Amino acid sequence: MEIRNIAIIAHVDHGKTALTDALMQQTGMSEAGDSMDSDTLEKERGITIYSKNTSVYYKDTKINIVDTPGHADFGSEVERVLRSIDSVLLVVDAQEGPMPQTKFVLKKSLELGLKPIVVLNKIDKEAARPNIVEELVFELFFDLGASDEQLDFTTLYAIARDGIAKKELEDDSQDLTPLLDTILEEVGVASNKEAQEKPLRIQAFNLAYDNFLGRLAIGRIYEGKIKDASQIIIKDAEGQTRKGKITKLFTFEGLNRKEVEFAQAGDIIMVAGLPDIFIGETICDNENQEALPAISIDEPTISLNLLVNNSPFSGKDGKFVTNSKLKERLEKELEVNVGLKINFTAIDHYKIYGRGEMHIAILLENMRREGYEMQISQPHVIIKEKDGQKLEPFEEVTITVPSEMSGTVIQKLSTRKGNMVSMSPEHNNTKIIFEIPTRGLLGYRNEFVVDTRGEGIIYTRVIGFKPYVGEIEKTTVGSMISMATGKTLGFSLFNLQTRGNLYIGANTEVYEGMVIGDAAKGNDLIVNPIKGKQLSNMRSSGADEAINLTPPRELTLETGMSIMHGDEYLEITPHNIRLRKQYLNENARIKAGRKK
Ligand SMILES: Nc1nc2c(ncn2[C@@H]2O[C@H](COP(=O)(O)OP(=O)(O)OP(=O)(O)O)[C@@H](O)[C@H]2O)c(=O)[nH]1
Ligand SMILES: [Mg+2]
Repeated sequence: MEIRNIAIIAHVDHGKTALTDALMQQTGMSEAGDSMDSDTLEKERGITIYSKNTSVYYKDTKINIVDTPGHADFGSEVERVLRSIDSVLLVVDAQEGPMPQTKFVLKKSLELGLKPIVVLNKIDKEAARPNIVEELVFELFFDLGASDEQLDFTTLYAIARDGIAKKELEDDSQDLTPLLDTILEEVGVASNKEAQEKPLRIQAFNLAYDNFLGRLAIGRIYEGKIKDASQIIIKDAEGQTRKGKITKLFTFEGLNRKEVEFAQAGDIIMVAGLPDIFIGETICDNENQEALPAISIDEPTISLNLLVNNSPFSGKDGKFVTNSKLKERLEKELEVNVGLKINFTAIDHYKIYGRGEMHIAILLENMRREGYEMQISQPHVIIKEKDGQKLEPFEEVTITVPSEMSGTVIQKLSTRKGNMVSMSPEHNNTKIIFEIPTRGLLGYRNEFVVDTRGEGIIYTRVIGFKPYVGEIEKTTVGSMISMATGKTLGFSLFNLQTRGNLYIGANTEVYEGMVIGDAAKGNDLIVNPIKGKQLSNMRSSGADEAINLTPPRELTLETGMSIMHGDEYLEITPHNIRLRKQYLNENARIKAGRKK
């Protein structure tokens, strides 16, 4: 059977997964309601976190499809996937048009010589403007240096959610047949007889993990054939070789993996039995074969310390709280989380390196749901040295805000050492692009939401390391710290809420040294949130509940990471996110401060 290999790429939310799901349903590979976004966090957040493989059959052809994540923190995953396929469906929202991640994934595809098929999606939206967006997409191809052949791309129009694609806007299509036909017409056949007769060469482009089978490698067979249970050679980028044995061989079908005896050049497969295989390595038959060109992995840009939860409330909530349990879990994560690095050498913490706040937040969120408790320190940007020069990561920030708010945004990002690259009107909005050190962005998202009253959209993307820009001034708020351990009372919170935003409500257990809110004035503020009204006042205690408090700004993992200070820990348990001072007692804090 002939094989075609494609990936679906786009900016976040433009409809990649909806399209993949519809392709699977219409070809009978999955049931209505099934989705490639099968992970719990993916379902909850409505985004794709991990790229995933599937395949569908159409007109006697097998089409392998990789659905990729659109969020910039997972961009390097997309890059790897692009190495394993022959064409991409570039999905673009017919209202929003090309966005930052559209540009990034398209650029990578063009550089690899791929010829994309453009799918203008969400044409059902009232404000959709497919003709204009088509122009914009063409301009983007052009600006990114597309070849004449690439510029001659085919465009389809789609309502992925309803499983409809058309070749012309006015066509009356009811399904995805036009898209499937276009794939068969445009995407080259994945392999030929000649390649299949050669000795085996597979390149791993992704990793997965199975509790029974251990590490799994997902790869494309470029040449030759592979049989289950065969002896193979693994060759790394430096040409070093080692032996291995395949213990299970799978292909992908619909939402499942399918165990097979045999696969051949052109197909995308998953193998078990190679516990130390890594991205980019070549699986082959004999030591004299050449390794396939290396696949680079993007370096981490931020780091933080992860440690045992030693707060007074440690162990109240979670199942796994010890150092050794944390270590075991983190080691397991390294099996699959390719962009992640961990340094285990310090005695009192583990140093975690990741591709962005969201990248690390997903790991922490998974851990707390599995029953782990832990604490983290404030995230820091990774500073490198090269040829005696200090380098730090930079990001491209694309912001769309109601025009009257653009002044505040520009002013804030400029103070944080951002450089404005462009500014252009978009309907009633202004679109502003900045280049800014990641360091300047840390903690900004939260302020942005407040400054733009939730109406602004911000996208960020790491663009690489550049010379260090020196100190960055940030307007900081202080922390409101509890001096006592006990249950908060509405009466005292009522007075405290005038002095900053509270993170907790009444009737909440707090401890000495816990941060219960911010302090608008700037310096830390030590308060007593459990103090009741004096007894001489003859009201019953029931009156406390009647006090009308402003709803607290409850901490999430991401806001916590974003607002925390250098002398604080974020305490993460299955049901609580608390912020605390590293030294709980005020005297200890003063003493530690003096030592510095
Ligand atoms: N109106 C409309 N909404 C759509 C269409 N296709 C998808 N959506 C909606 O757009 C949202 C995002 O769709 P997804 O398929 O999850 O987008 P994605 O590109 O996979 O997003 P990430 O994987 O997170 O980057 C969902 O709420 C879909 O229901 C469409 O054709 N029209
Ligand atoms: Mg998706």
